[in-house]
Amino acid sequence: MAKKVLVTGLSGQDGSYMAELCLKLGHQVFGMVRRTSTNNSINYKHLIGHPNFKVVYGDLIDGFSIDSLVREIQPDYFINFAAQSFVGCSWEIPEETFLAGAVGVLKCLEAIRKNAPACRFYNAGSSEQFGDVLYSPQDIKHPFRPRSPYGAAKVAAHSLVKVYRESYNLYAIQGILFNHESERRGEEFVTRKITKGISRVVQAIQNGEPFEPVYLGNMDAKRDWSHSEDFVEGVWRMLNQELYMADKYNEYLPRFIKEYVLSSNETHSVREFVDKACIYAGLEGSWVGSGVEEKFVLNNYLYDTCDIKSNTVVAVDPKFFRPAEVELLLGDSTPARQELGWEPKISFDNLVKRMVEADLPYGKEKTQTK
Ligand code: G4F
Repeated sequence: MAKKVLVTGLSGQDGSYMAELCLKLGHQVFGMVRRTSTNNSINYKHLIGHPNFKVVYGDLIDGFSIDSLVREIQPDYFINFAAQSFVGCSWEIPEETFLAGAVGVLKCLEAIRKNAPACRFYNAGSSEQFGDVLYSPQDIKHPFRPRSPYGAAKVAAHSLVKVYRESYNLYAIQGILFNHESERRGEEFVTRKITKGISRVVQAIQNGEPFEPVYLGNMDAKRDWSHSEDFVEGVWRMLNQELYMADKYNEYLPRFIKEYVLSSNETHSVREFVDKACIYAGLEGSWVGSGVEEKFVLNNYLYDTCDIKSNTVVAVDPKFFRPAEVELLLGDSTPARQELGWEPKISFDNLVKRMVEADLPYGKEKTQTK
């Protein structure tokens, strides 16, 4: 039977992929966006006009808007992907980060409790909650040791979700999502910054023009990267546990609901991401120097043949270092795989390939190689 699904963060990668998944499953989707003066619909505009899809306006910081939406729509599912999700910026706008990431979640929970207590609520948790990790791989039992205002907001939200689940018997969960990316990723996140930056370099090479390097911060940081499309599938399974765990939990009473980690169970450094992206873009080069002097430079023949003033594709700029860094994230999503039958389908290599190919200006075939 068609269900009503309220998805926040529609303009982001997760919100738009989740809306697509729910529509494919035959449900009615209400995608929430914040009103902005600039058009931000690139990730969901292809859904406009679908008979089961409606864009609604709201803001997690505006409790009235959330309350009205839940009261009027009476959703069966409320999936919250809205947040100030850029960790790097969370030191500059800590209050907004906390208001959206923690207080906003409280507003969602209150709206559900008062207006639609049977509605199932999912809040996007983050591996940033693990922060300064104590062991690897990190599983759902790993303590929360956040290193950023963003991570701290997610930890506070996690506690609120637990309190509301246990106090009011709500189906309310916060799964822990490790890094997940896509062709729809915002350009401030390191993966998209790399693929967009490399595409700019490729375009310059194709035109025989000079180019500026892509400046990055900590290239030793390691992340467990997956594709967002795989994760929205995992989130949907977390919201429908009785369908996947029928033999073990045939009564979906909130006290039986579990929270899961979603991850690829692999970790790669930012440097490895650059390496792979350059391979898929057809750029041959090597790393030289170390620390803030480290660079990825093209092999000389490109310099000679294209009359390029600089052959540096990637360099370090300390302004991208964070006040406190999460050096290593590596997830253990075994329970989600075994109990929910979830499995990521897009490998790390495929993720990088898809992102590079989507960003390349004219395709890689025109790139000069030996
Ligand atoms: O791409 P990032 O900005 O993602 P980060 O901080 O890991 O957060 C992402 O994943 C979380 C889940 O773990 C989500 F909750 C969160 O919303 C977001 O989706 O940075 C990844 C790593 C960091 O260690 C950062 O220091 O890349 C390093 N990095 C190195 N140079 C850079 C850069 N990050 C950015 N954004 N820009 C750089 O130039």
